[in-house]
Order: sequence, then C-alpha cells, then structure tokens
Amino acid sequence: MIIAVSGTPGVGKTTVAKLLAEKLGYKYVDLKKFAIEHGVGEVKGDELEIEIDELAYFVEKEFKGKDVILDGHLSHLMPADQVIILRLHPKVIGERLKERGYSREKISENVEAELVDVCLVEAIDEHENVIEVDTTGKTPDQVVEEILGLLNKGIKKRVG
Ligand code: DAT
Repeated sequence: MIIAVSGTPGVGKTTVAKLLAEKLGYKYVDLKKFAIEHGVGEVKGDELEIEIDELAYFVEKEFKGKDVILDGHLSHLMPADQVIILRLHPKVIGERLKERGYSREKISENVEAELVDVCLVEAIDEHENVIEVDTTGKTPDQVVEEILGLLNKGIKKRVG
C-alpha cells in the first residue's frame, strides 16, 4: 500500500519515513525529487511550485498496488491508502528551521501552519485513513514504533 508521511517542514518526515520504510521493507520515495524527475513543478524564485493533480497522476500511475512510503509535505494530497501526519511543538519547528537557514518569513509561515493544523485539516479533508502522531520529545525510533503499533491496530480493526 501507499503510505504518505506528511507534516510541516522540519517536523521529521524524512527521518521517520526512511526508518519506517526500512522497518516495513517498503520503498522510500522523496516526493519532491519524484516531482522534479517527472517534470512536475516549476521553479519560482527559491520555491518549487507543484501542480498537485499532475503529481497525483504520476504517483498513482507508478505506485498503485505497490508498497511505498511517500515523504513530503504534499504527500497527504496524493492518492495514498494511509496518511500519517507528524506533529511537533511549533517552537521546536521554529528552532529546526532556523538551524536549516530558513528566512524569518519562512519560519513564521511554517510555525503558524503547525499551530493551526494545516496538514492535518487538509489530510482529513482528503482521506479516511489518517493517523496523527505527536513527535515532541520522542526519538525517531520511538515515533516509528508508535506508528507501527497504530498501523497494526488499524489493520486488525479492518479485518475484524
Ligand atoms: P522534514 O523532512 O519534516 O523537513 P527532517 O526529517 O529533515 O524533517 O528533520 C529535521 C531535523 O530534525 C533533522 O536535523 C533531523 C531532526 N530530527 C528529526 N526527527 C527527530 C526526532 N524525533 N528527534 C530529534 N531530532 C529529529
């Protein structure tokens, strides 16, 4: 199945998605890289503007029925069977993005997005299978264990 790992930049998507892919034996996909490789998206200044529908088309075409983990802050808008939204205290997001060298404007934009649950709201709007995991104060290993536990429960629930 296609599992999307999404959340505000800096939340820990790449770290968790790679670890999760390793544990599940799924293929790890960097969605931004995938978009560039398929010619979806236009570079505007220092931003990459992505055409969501076009990207969703390529994701479906390439990965439907396969076991993949999609890593990216737009992955919750893709045709996924399961969406995982990572959360983190906005203050920590701000600190991580500062370390990454983001501009003040970009940092406050993303801190605000985390504060008002942008990714979660969009994900719930699009999908039924959405899991929200708070990563605050947890190691990547702890986060992945929590996700695996929740995925198992979901699978059992559907079967039973
Ligand atoms: P994203 O892909 O959401 O932008 P990332 O995986 O690149 O985030 O992580 C951002 C930074 O935070 C990176 O330096 C690794 C670190 N990090 C990720 N998950 C963490 C965790 N659970 N605990 C501590 N640091 C973490």
